[in-house]
Amino acid sequence: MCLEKARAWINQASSIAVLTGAGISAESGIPTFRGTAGLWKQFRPEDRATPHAFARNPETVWEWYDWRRSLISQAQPNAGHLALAELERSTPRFALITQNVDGLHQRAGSHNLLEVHGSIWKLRCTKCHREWHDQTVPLMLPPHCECGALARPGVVWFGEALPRDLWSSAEDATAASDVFLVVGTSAAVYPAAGLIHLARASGAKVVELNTEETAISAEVDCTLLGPAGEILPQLLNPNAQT
Ligand code: BV8
Ligand code: ZN
Repeated sequence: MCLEKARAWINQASSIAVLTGAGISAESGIPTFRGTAGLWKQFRPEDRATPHAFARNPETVWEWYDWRRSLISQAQPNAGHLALAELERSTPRFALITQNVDGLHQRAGSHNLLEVHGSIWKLRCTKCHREWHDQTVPLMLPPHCECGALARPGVVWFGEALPRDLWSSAEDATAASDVFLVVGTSAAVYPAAGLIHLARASGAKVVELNTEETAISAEVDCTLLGPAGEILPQLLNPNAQT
């Protein structure tokens, strides 16, 4: 059975890396991107999550990010986030690579966290590139830097490179992993989805958790179908009822 096999691989592993996507925050009430009520159903990525969209209309882009900040500020980490924070505490070498900008992994107690697409709680100056944290909800829009220039969300937009050091840490942790967990992602956005292929090429056991089959299901060692908030505690807590 996939669950038993995956649990055995995890118990024998000394190095584990995890890639998460919007699906792990779905049970916290945060809309995913491609799901039925997904963000991309209401807005086209190129109209909200690109440097061009921001250059064209910073107010509209900021209204969208401020709306997402207010949603996330009312959310709590769920059992899936908490189970991964627990796994980190019991695994010698552990890295949590997330595509999510919501900060829920941090609030769940994860430490070795690589936010490869940035954080919605960070702001960055478009002129002096100063970066700072701001949890204010709602924000006075559009926010400005103390140098007077317009600020932008501290996230990675389509067409923008991922932070170099963070990305190479993510690649190193993936290549060194015995087990690579892929949780709640459609594995459609690159280069993040490329980590799954790197894990397989490096000999890791790749275990996918998703409510449905995805673009990578045919390539992984086993897929556990169901909500991450239910499956992760079962997978990671041996005493849990299967
Ligand atoms: C770049 C931050 C170049 C902003 C995001 C190779 C091939 C094809 C295209 C490309 C390629 N390389 C690059 C590209 C272009 C592009 C890309 O990948 N396009 C895709 C759409 C084809 N990539 C880029 O532009 C990247 N940059 O390449 O720069 C460069 C290089 C050097 C110098 C200059 C430039 C940047 C990509 C990052 C963009 N930023 N987010 C923000 O959030 O506002 S991406 C954003 O969308 C998320 O971060 C995430 O990555 C992605 C959404 O995917 P998921 O998280 O997986 O969410 P989704 O809704 O799709 O799926 C949810 C899943 O969960 C589903 O499978 C569902 O079944 C499941 N689920 C639902 N509920 C549950 C569940 N699972 C478990 N439990 C549940 N309860
Ligand atoms: Zn500035």
